[in-house]
Amino acid sequence: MTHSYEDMWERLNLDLEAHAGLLEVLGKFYGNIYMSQQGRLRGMEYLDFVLSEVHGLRIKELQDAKARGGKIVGTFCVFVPEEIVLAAGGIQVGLCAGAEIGKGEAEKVLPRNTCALIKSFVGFKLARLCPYIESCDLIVGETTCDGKKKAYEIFSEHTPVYVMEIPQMKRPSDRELWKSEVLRFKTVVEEATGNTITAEGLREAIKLVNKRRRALQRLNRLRAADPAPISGRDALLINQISFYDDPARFTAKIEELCDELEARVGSGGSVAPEGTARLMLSGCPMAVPNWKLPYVVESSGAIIVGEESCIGARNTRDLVAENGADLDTMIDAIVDRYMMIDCACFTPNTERLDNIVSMARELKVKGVVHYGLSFCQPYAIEAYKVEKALRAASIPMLSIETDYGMEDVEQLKTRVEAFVEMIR
Ligand code: BJ8
Repeated sequence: MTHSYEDMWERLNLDLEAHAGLLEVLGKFYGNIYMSQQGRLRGMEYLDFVLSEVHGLRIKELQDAKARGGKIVGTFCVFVPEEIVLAAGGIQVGLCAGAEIGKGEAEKVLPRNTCALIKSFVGFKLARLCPYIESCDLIVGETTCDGKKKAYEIFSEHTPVYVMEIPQMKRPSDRELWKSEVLRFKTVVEEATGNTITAEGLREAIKLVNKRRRALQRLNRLRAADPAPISGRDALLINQISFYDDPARFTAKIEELCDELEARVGSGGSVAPEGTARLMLSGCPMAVPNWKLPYVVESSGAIIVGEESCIGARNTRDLVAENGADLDTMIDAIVDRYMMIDCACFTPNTERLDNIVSMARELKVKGVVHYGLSFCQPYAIEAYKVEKALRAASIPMLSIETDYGMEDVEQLKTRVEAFVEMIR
């Protein structure tokens, strides 16, 4: 990233010195974890470029859009329907943060035993390090886990947050609640953007988001090939970037990358030597730049071929029906699609168990690594049921609990290596 963005960062009131430190660490981390890989697809050059410009060119694009009257909507959860934002002419960006740089600031206002993801976004705001947060015209929180729900009360002392209520169960009355929340959100987005959502606009937005999901579904299907044609690290990066890149441009680039991948699969090409253990990740989301566990796994004699996570299959599996004739039918289709999300915040959440087992079978994995962020109760508690469901399907599972710190990397490596040895 060039220094020409410094004026922009200053206008966004970032702490320039700390921000420069963040970019330096990010660059080194990326170099070690990504650029050291062998046999990467040519198509990954685009992703490398977008990541290298994560606080540069993409922020400039958002600022340019704002100058033309566009509005930026920031979110923390895949429950927020992007179709509504796009239909109103807005741009949606994911604000989930995967770095612990603002941890010190966050722990001044949050208990230490809060999950790293929550501490990260609060820390990014308090330490003035995130140009995405500072670019937002509307920030949307949601009542998923207790940690996030209560953290938004504190976060909103520093920047306004609109909170959507997410149901915790999936009965007809919960669907009603969710529909009223989607309608309430539509009104809020229309007010924020100054644009009324039309049937035509919503139809186009549904198609656009579905198109991106289809491209990522295609990527996931290609990863079922044995030997593995792409690393888990690269696939995770693609999913992470899908949350903030321009949706149409991103989709076109991922389709191109999939063409290349398809050719590689056709010729039996691979990024891992024969016999490398195929593993799947399941659990908490890995927000950019949280690449720790994939790096640990892929330097322990295994390769990741799928992510059952919100930054992965949970976000791309289901499409919104495209045949809605009018606005009401399309809203219903959005409501139904988002009610299918199998987040551990729901009770009961048996769909997730079924989805994990079928995904593990489709991807022909030898084992599953369940990933829980320390202090995340929904996923930690649900890990018991996940293991039971996988055991019934004769698929071994390793449960890992960690945060964003690097202190436990060697210890994690030892555990993953032992697991890989066992499943071999
Ligand atoms: S739909 S997974 S994006 S809530 S890791 S903050 S649950 S304590 S992120 Fe999520 Fe939406 Fe669900 Fe997906 Fe809380 Fe757990 Fe932290 Fe979490």
